Amino acid sequence: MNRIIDGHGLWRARLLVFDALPSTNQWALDNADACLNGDVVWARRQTSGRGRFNRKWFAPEDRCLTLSFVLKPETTRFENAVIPLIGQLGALAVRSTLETFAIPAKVKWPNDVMVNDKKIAGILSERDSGTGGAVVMGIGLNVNAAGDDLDINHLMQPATSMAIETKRAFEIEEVRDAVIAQVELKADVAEREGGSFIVREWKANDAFYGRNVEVRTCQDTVMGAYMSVDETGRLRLIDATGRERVFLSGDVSLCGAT
Ligand code: BT5
Repeated sequence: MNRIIDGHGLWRARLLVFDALPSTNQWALDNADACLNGDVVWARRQTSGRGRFNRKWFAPEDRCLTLSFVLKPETTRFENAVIPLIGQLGALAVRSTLETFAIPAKVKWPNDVMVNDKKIAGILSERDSGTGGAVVMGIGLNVNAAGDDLDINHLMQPATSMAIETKRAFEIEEVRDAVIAQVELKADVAEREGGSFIVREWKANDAFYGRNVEVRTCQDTVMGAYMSVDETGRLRLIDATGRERVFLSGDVSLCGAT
């Protein structure tokens, strides 16, 4: 670890700063017992970041934000229903952060933040299987990444960054602190109001609402109209026969998207 900044995490917990880590989520899971509720793990360079289903998350050095939040369910006052929605809370926090930098953004189920239908951030929430059961919510946000860094031939869907959208560079530390502040704001509301506000805010900011999409799961691929989320955060889809389908996990892309 490079250094610890006290009082700079969520709820004045710690910011744990690393020059490089394979994965901030993995470090947080491995060290969850020693972490405080609200600690934030930040690596300037992440060498082996991952997405869902162990996919790779690319984060060119110093041009992307990679950080993980450690939440201890026994210390936070979240009701149980909030825990499965924590990745969506993270995506909404990034969306609000981008708004503070005048970048209009939306969310896309299950965990993406989108600008002009391109992915600018992804969230991965994981749970420590040990007795503590800490929840780790990792955020990867493309800050100063250039087009060459985000070669779409290697990615499942088009990607963008804050710099590409605005044609200017950002201070990573400023963006990092803004994200931490937004996660804290939303976590405070989640503590007070429960998960319903996350679902409400998600529906109001969903990039794909009403659009024709393809949902790929391990079992099959289903096409239909994307109807945002139900009260537990599952994707609702109306398929070609008019039947409602709900999905717990999967990948969504627009029909006809290249
Ligand atoms: C995600 O997974 O989008 C979750 C990404 C979470 C990354 C953070 S970084 C900090 C923390 N530590 C970690 O090790 N991880 C978390 P998923 O929905 O499965 O999307 C993964 C897919 O996104 C990949 O297969 C690529 O196609 C694409 N991708 C990879 N890097 C990208 C990038 N920088 N920008 C946009 N898309 C990317």
